[in-house]
Amino acid sequence: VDISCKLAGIPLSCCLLNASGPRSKSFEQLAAVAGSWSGAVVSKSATLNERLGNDLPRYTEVPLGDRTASVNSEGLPNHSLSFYTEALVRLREVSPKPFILSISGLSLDENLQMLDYLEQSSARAHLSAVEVNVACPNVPGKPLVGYDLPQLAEVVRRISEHRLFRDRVLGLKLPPYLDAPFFDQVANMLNPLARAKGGSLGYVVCCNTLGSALAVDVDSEATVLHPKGGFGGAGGALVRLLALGNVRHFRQRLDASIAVVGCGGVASGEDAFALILCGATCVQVATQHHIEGSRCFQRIAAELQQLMRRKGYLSLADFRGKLRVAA
Ligand code: RRO
Repeated sequence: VDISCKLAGIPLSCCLLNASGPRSKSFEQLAAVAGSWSGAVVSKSATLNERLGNDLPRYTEVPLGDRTASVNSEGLPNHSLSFYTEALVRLREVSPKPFILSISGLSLDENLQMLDYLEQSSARAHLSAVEVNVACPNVPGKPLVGYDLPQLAEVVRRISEHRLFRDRVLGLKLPPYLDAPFFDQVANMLNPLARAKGGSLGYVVCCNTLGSALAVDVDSEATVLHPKGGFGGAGGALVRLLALGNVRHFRQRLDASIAVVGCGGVASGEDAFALILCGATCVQVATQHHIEGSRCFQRIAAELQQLMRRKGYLSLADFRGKLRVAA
């Protein structure tokens, strides 16, 4: 059975790919993803200059039944935009896999400066997409852009108009939304930027971590994480159902030429299947990639193929978006 797909025109040999963040910061980590079954290589969100991130401890895992939730307050540690630009050129020499570069500037101006840099770089020819992250919950003093809709509108409009996106795909990493009016307003904001309407927006990722989570250690009566008073973004099992809901809500509202990428709590083939059933074009793996390493993509892909075989499906199109409402 065929689990390949096309994401905004980018051919992916496998519909499972790594999410920006976990195991995507160093060159060695990106090379491991390139050598795995992941359908693309997605880099850790970059800023113009290198950042060390927040103080330790800044990542923890919490069991949730037989699944695992994560909480992080990394604070955008990364090796800088120029590092990931050079990494993508080096990786291209060993792997033809699509490379998606994530950026997360601390201001609109920083994002535009990074797009200028990429536009002028010879690496742009090897760049499949730029995924603009408007959903980082962990930078002290920086409220989340994706929850400030007037600011989000300005940011996506200015970014989508950038020259880089005349021939490169723009992706947008969104935070989890929790109430219907947000889905309507964000979809209404994004639809005019769709590729079919002459815009550059190729896909959205639903979703980043859910902010303001707090891991508490009962023995020490202290927070588990140190930065920001212990608060962080929850991922993995904690956001799985929110990712399903966010994918479904956006798939029901967005122009067909804007793909929806599912991300949140995928640890098995069944988890990936459910997101595709809700309308996801492809599926990113974050917490489980952190836990299991890059072998997770082949395992989850095999589980997905086995499930599809059992159901008699030959391709993802046979069930994508076909979720039924219970009678
Ligand atoms: O680095 C982080 O703290 C981080 C980022 Br940029 C993000 O987008 N989402 C997240 O959970 N952590």
